[in-house]
Formats: sequence, C-alpha cells, structure tokens
Amino acid sequence: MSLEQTLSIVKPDAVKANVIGGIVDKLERGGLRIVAQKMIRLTETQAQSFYAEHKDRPFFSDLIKFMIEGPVVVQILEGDSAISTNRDIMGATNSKEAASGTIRHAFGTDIERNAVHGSDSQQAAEREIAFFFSQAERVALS
Ligand code: 3AN
Repeated sequence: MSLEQTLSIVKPDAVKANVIGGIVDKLERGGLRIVAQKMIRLTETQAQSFYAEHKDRPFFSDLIKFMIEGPVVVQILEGDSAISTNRDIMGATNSKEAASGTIRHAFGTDIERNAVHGSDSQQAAEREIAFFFSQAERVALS
C-alpha cells in the first residue's frame, strides 16, 4: 500500500440534495482524509475540458449540462491507495448497480446523476488535482 492523493467531486445532484456531509462521512470512515476542498460552479468550458476524454461519447452533452447545473465540491483525498480506495467507497458508475453501503448506492440516482466523481488512475489523479488546485491550496500533511 502506498500513500496517494486522488481528486473527488461531489456532483451537482448531491450538493442540491444537501448530502455533502453524508458523502464526507463515508470517505472519512473509509480511511480517506480531505486535504483540500472548495465549492465552485464549473463553467461550460471547464466542464468540457475536464471531461475531454469523453467528448465523442453520445452522453457528452448531457454530462456537461448536468455538471454545470449547480455548484460542486472539489476535494483532494489522501490515504493508502487513495485512488482505488475512493473508487471502492464510491461504488459502480451506475448508481442502480452500486453495492449497498457505497456513496452512489446511498446518494446517486442513475448512471448520469451518480453523486460523485473520482480519479481512475494515478495519471488522471495528477491531471485532475492540478486542474482544480494551485500549489498554495494543497495542504502538505507530512
Ligand atoms: P466514472 O465516473 O465511474 O469513472 P466514467 O469515467 O466511465 O465513470 O464516466 C464519466 C462520467 O460520465 C460518469 N461519472 C457518468 O456521470 C457519465 N457517464 C458514463 N457513462 C454514461 C452513460 N452511458 N450515460 C450517461 N452518462 C454516463
């Protein structure tokens, strides 16, 4: 196990549902620590750039529309194997298929309105953290 950081987003559906705290509770109980966090409203350009790898997928425009419909909370999570640990705590992409106890099972609705995003690789984590946080905003705990 190695200490990692990963980028997490509490999506507009979860912010609107007032369950930021419930999500943070599951992350913390799962062994992750929030080392940076802020609420922002994504612009269309930012959302398109963040999800650029999906730009040719049929769901892209709906995904962008959803991600800008309200504020989101972006977070840097730290912990042992934080990238895979967070993916386990989030559950399957499709909330309808997410296992009991996961964030997406508890707070998501379907494959689009699925409450949270989490980086899926080391490379993605580095890109996504740098996308939202400046060095000055990144707390060094060690
Ligand atoms: P994950 O967020 O679990 O890594 P990805 O990277 O496959 O999932 O997809 C990025 C986002 O695009 C998902 N969080 C989901 O909101 C949306 N998405 C993925 N597949 C679909 C789909 N078939 N229909 C609608 N939205 C989708």
